[in-house]
Amino acid sequence: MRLSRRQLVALAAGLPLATALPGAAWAQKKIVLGFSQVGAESEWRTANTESIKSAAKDAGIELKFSDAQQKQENQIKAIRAFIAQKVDVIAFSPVVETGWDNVLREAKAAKIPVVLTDRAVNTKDPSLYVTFMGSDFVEEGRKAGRWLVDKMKDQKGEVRIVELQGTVGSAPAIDRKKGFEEIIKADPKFKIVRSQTGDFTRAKGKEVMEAFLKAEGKNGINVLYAHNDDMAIGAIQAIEEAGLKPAKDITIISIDAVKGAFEAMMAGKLNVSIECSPLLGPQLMTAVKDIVAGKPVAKRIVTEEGIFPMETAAAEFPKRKY
Ligand code: GZL
Repeated sequence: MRLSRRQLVALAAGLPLATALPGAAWAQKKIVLGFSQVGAESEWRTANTESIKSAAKDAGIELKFSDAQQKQENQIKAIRAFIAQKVDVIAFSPVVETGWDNVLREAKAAKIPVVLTDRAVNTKDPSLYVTFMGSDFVEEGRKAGRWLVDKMKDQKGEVRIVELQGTVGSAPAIDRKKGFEEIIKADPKFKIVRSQTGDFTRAKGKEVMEAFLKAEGKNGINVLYAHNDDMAIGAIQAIEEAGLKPAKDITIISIDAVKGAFEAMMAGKLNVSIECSPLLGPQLMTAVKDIVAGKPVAKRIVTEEGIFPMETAAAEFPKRKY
């Protein structure tokens, strides 16, 4: 059989002969992924965006990326734009749990598969998405609760807790509260005396902690439970400005385990951070390729995570990837 120049080149490159077919007959069409991101509200979100963008580049997937600035209407607009552009797959991190059924039905009608990353949606129709990949936020709340119960096991009197909740209506805020309360309710000495959203941001976390301190007085708070490190870091500023020692006068527990949390722990200002990995990019791209190739994808992909107390921060910090 006489081989063409193109086939000879392909063979020399160790490629299957099929790649030597003329024209685009063999060229793989680039997968196009539309991704709607919550926003840029926290160190966690920045690391998550970086993971998705770099993983798409490494995977050779064309990424259409949209930042919703923490507004659901912007995410819905972006998803509709991806449908109009006929992308191959749509993925998004839903800023809140509810209000998605209509736009997800439009994606289903357009035969565009949808992947949920990081946060879940609350829907009666699970056929509206292929898979949800992300952390178990209830377990993250339980880990925070278990750490506190152990830390306070010899404490006889009341343990007065203030709570900085994440974005109202978001899966992490709902579930981290649920898991934490599930654990501490076993002992009546634990009391959540104030609980309010800081919307996952440093600025709001500081503002709400200032209000907590004003309302409860300098000796009225024993523990701060913050649903993410950014709010905890904002609260630490408020605690110091009130003349108190963070992590000593007020025990501080937070979630994410971002760089800022390790820096605060190494400075002796944060007691513990529960890991919530933002590095979902590679898993997302694998799922996208499998979906396009018609392979089965698990309905739920859970990210494995640890817990980092202040005492281990310095040893762990050099190994951290976000
Ligand atoms: C959790 C993620 C949360 C982080 C916050 O997976 O949705 O949103 O805990 C971020 O830092 O803002």
